[in-house]
Amino acid sequence: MLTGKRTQNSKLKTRNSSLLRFLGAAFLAMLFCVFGFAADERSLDSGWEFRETGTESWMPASVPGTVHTDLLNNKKIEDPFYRDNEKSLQWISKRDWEYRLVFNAPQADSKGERKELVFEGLDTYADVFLNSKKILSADNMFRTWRVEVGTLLRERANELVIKFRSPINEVLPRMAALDYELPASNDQGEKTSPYTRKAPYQFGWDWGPRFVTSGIWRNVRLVSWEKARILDLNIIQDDVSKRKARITASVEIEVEAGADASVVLNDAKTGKRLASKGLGLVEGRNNVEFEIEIDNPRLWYPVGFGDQEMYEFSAEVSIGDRSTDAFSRRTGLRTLELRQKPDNYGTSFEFVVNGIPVFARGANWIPADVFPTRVTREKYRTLLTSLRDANMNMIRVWGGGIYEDDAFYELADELGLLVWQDFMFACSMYPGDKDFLENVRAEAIDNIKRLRNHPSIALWVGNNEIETAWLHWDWKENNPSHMWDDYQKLFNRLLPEIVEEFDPGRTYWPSSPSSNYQADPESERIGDMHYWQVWHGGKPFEEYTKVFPRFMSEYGFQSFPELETVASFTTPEDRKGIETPVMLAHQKHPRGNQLIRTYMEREFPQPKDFESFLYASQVLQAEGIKLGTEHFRRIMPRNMGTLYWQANDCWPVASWSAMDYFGRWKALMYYTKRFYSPVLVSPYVDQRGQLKIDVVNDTNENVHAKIIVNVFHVDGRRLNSIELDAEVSKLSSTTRLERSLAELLAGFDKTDVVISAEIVSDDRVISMNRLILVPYKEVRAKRPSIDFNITSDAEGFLVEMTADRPSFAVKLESTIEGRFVDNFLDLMPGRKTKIRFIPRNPTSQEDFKKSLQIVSLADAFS
Ligand code: BMA
Repeated sequence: MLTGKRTQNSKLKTRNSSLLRFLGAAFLAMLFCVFGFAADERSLDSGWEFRETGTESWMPASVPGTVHTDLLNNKKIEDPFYRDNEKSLQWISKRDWEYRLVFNAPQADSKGERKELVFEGLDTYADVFLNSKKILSADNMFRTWRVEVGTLLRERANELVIKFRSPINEVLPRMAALDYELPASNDQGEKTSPYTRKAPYQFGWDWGPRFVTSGIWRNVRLVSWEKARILDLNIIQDDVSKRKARITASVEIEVEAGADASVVLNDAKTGKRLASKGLGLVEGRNNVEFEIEIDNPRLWYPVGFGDQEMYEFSAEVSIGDRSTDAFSRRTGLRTLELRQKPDNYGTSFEFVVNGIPVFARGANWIPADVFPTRVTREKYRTLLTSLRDANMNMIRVWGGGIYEDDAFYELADELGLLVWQDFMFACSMYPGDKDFLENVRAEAIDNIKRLRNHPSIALWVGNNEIETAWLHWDWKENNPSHMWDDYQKLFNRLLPEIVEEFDPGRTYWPSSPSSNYQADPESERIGDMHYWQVWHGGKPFEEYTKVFPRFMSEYGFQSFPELETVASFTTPEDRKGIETPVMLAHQKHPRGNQLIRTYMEREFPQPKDFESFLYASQVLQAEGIKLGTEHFRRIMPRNMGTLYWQANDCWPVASWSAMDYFGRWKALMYYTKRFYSPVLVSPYVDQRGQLKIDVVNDTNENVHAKIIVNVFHVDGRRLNSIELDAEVSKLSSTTRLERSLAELLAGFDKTDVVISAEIVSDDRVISMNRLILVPYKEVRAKRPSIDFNITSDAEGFLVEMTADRPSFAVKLESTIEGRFVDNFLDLMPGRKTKIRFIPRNPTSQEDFKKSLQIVSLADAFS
């Protein structure tokens, strides 16, 4: 994981620099690949061993990695996710561990070269020794550590040893010496997490196991340089419009001794020189700035508003006539503002990109594995692409996890997903002493500098839910007031100051939720809001429609994952019901099952078996979140964002997620794709009993459309049909039809009808929706009969279905590996619905047909 890309190496110093400049940076990068010059930066990721401190034999270790995954790879422990293994593996975090690497250092003889070891992530309390000499004491998982090692390096057989102390034992004596305890509501066990700068979720969460890891969790490198090197290239966007972009490229250069230098800035894609400077550099760090203008720049847009154009700049420094280093940086040019303007409802909270107010459709992201080093770029790609495919345009990197890998943000840039970025603090109070604050300062600087050139990042946020916890979770009453003073130091002084200094173009928001101290953090008038009366408060889903936030950054409901996912951690015995000990070990919310049952009883009959319960729980979750989200979208621009809790999982578990640990889509994800459709048709009954059909248009285009509303009897008859033309303005939400229900139902009972609504533009259905007027259990629906017909094309198979009566949450399943592009959808009588299946491997139509199963909600109940 590099903060930028180094395109040149020290060997180049011997080459003719004027020729090099002529070739341009992009071409240079290609040359190095072809001729394979020794790199400036050498990876030290392979060849590591590890052992428990005090034991004899070493075992092979992975870097990046964790003790837990290394023990697993060496078959010393069972799969931590299987059954209730979590419990018996807690000893690992109470022990000390050490890692060792023996490596040669070629060029050690090349006098005058500077050598530096770079550790991009040490988890967490680590002493590092090179050839028996201590070179570093680390205490923050989120920092990058750099150590000069020139004089200690040998030509051969250097021994690098990293000793990790138990992150729990380390803190216990410190805690014992205090006469208060910092609240840490999610720690399962000793509440040590607030004292340690380490991923909070690993201490246990209401959707996560407790695995407090140690290890070398990001890359290790040996960097060699001489005379001058480029540490960073920051592209500051001073003023950007379609016509012109004015940017400042700020190059951070370290030099060994004061010297005359020349610094060049290139467009790395074309090799074109943009600017150059000859100047004197002083010993140590120097900042060299270039102000440049780009005419008619290709702007970066969030998905749905334009392309995700990226620029790549490269800087090169030469001392005398020798080129000593080059460094490149990708970024996207755009304006991005969190607009907060007084209006009729209070103060707006909307993200405006390139002048367009963007309604944020998204979810909250947690780390994709409790052992984060297992998350590959491919896994990130699969998960983030899924989110984009489900019509999301924003993701919140929630403060209880990690600052994600570069790959995450690179993919977000590429996919056009905006990122709401929390600092890693959640649901706890934190210390405010000098050492702690200094540690956080370094952490924040490292991560801001690493991430600030990603156009996708929209906002920096201090923490998750701490402000509201202090005020509303009895923390203020039960704790000494200095805790709040410490909060102020961290979240109202230190972090905003660092954002202002290192990334002044972005807004800092103190907490989520917050009103920036203008009102209660839960206020509907200002700031973002978390709404948990549905779920934690036990209130019915309909309560969502009584809430009028400015930006809804959390709301959610749990469900169980697919049977196949449950099967990955259970025996058949464990699957007798959701309350078996193993199922309970994978339900981390103390009242989780009870809440799911309570809500299920309100909506559905009793599911007939275990598998049906899993399916019904998913439909229940999806229906609830759909109800809330459509309301929050309909009330735009009063509300300008919905980030539901939560996108993904860090292990197989019952949780609020839309995709499970394996990336399998739950019903919620398929529903999301529909209720997050950029143009949405949304039928509902208002507080006065009127049926309304609203159309929300999040796009920046006016839409000429036809709206079709049908009223069906549950036996399949069509009772009523309305068609109307509509000009739907861009960025709008409007009511298109309002009718008294009584008139529309023409004497039929609410329990007997289903209303469908669709919006058609250019002969294409762009949104389809369905409304029932009573809880599903009261709908007098009979089991539908669904006919289907399969055809194939180059991409896979098309299943065309017709149903004799309204059918709900129809689920297609196949034992063949692959995916359905849509699923859990409603079928209306007399209408053909086509669903595509894309098999992973070539499959015959016959085999696919045999493997196909179609169920609808009625099948879940006996
Ligand atoms: C939210 C989150 C998490 C939690 C979730 C469900 O408030 O910030 O802390 O997992 O609720 O309880």
